[in-house]
Amino acid sequence: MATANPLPTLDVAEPRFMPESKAEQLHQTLERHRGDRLLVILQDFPDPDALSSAWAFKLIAQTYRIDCDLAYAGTLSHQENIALVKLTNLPAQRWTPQSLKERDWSLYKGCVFVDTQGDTSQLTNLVVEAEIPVVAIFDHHNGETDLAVEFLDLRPQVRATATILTQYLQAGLLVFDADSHAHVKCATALMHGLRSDTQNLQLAREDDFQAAAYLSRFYDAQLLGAILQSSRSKRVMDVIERSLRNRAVQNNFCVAGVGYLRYEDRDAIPQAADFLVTEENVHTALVYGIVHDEDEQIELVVGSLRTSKLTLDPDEFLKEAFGQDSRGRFFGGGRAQAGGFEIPVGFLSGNNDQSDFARLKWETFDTRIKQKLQDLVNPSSPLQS
Ligand SMILES: [Mn+2]
Repeated sequence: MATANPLPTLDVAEPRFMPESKAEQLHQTLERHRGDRLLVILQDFPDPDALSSAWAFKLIAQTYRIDCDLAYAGTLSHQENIALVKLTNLPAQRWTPQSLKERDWSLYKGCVFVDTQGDTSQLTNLVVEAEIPVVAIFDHHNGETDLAVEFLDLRPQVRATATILTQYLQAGLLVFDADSHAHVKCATALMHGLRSDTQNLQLAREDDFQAAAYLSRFYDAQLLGAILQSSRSKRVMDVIERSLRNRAVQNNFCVAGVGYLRYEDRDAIPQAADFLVTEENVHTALVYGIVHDEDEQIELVVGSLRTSKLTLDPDEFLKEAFGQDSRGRFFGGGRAQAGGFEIPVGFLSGNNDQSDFARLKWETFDTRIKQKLQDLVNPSSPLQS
């Protein structure tokens, strides 16, 4: 009888996605802040990745008797984000511009940035002014921060900040317990964050899958289903309709200006871009509008880019298209397959009751944005709507 050849032994080492020293370093940092109260700052329009990662940090910090307040200065505007916060009781607070004036900053011994390096939050300048030290930053966006920070975990190659925070759970900084309601809900939120930053795992890489595999032991699939089933408001549908009506398609780029929209509906812009990029022969969609905040009399041109073209880098594309302001800050930026931009309307803000003025203002911005995009979309002929 022939003896079967033994299976070859494969020399495959388990890949390590985070050096052990990183977990140790975070542990030391948290030890130094034992008993402190920290402010965790989210981007002004927090997404599921930011919300869930901040919550995971809060739970980790709790084991060091560190109390964290999670705050954002803008608004929650995507129906899924609202559902996420409501259904999981996610402990994030909206700090309105009025409430900022009365804040007692001295409560906080430090602050932490999650899924941002401070450039997407109005709170950053305030904590810098109040001289609150930056204890930690966890982020996966491109860029380099000029804030002095005690603990930095900045990994642009990782698809989601939720993956980064999950790695600290896996490293043992907090052991999730499947019987704890808070842990199950946080795991569900992290799963949602991870999925939404990776286009339902389509862009996920091995480390994201490993993190998702770990979360799968704890998360509540039914709860995640309920979050994802949240429906669009009529106003979001109206913005999508406007984007369809106004779109110009050229060279596989789809560009649509949607005019004015309210601050609370700002998230309709990325949702419209998500929709427009699904048209056949379109690989990249760019949607923008003027968002106005009536309380603050502030107006901003806000835009979103979505692309399925792997060779198009949204970060590079938007930086090249729109350039930077007088302080050297880029108007736009992005990550894999998605990006956004924000241009202050400044001196021209407000006075939209005067319909002629409002119309002229929109036409000016609309024309200028199309001019800026022209060379990148199709150098030989103008974009028209
Ligand atoms: Mn993210």
